[in-house]
Amino acid sequence: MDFLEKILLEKEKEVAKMPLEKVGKVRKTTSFIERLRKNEQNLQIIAEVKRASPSLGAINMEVDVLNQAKQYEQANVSAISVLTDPVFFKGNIEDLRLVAKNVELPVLNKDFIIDEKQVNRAVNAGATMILLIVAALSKERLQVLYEYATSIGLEVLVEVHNEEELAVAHSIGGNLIGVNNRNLKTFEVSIETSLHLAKLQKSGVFYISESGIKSAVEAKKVAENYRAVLVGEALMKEKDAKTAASR
Ligand code: IGP
Repeated sequence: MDFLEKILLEKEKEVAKMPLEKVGKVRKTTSFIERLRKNEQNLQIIAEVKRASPSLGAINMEVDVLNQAKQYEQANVSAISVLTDPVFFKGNIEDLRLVAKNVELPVLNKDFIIDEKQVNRAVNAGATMILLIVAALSKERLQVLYEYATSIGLEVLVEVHNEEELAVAHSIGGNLIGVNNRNLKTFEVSIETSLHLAKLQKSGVFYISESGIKSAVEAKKVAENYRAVLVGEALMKEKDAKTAASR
């Protein structure tokens, strides 16, 4: 069994126990895509709150989530991502609720979303964006969840790792696509993934490069073809997240 399969097995158990919440309204804020449109010149940052990961173990278990989010906001990032997976990433939905309540920025619910229950919970906790991972879903389920989420006013970051997945993301009409430099089956990370898939980009779609961005060196490599980078580890390990995210 690969890592993604393991994660999905646990996720099914978690979702089975999750109550079905009635969905409220999506929190009002300038949309992430709108922010990208307004800032055409510069590479934007989605800064992530990530205590731990299955590939690294503990990253920053004692993090003060609110303070971390405030520092990201002061550093002028375009959005904040909050990992809510409890088992492998030691996150939870209360982290997201706390962040969303205290920042104006768009907030991405980073999780392995396989069910509408998770989408409703994300909205009710204050998320304005969700992640849908092509490798975690059948094309049919991906399409259904994508349409459900966009219909209630969420922005959807569709995550891909190879050419086939990118073709699927395009075919469902994804307008915000994240290329994950980390292979979720093996946890190998390579910026080459973003560089390689850049050749297949379509006009009218916003592309984000995710994972393995440790410094300005990696950011510069993708800056030509990507509108934003999603950064977790490098910011979580810095004592001064504000300065790190401003770099
Ligand atoms: C952040 P990093 O290498 O900067 O910590 O990566 C983010 O891209 C990563 O957390 C991530 C992720 C995911 C986590 C990307 N896609 C899907 C869980 C599920």
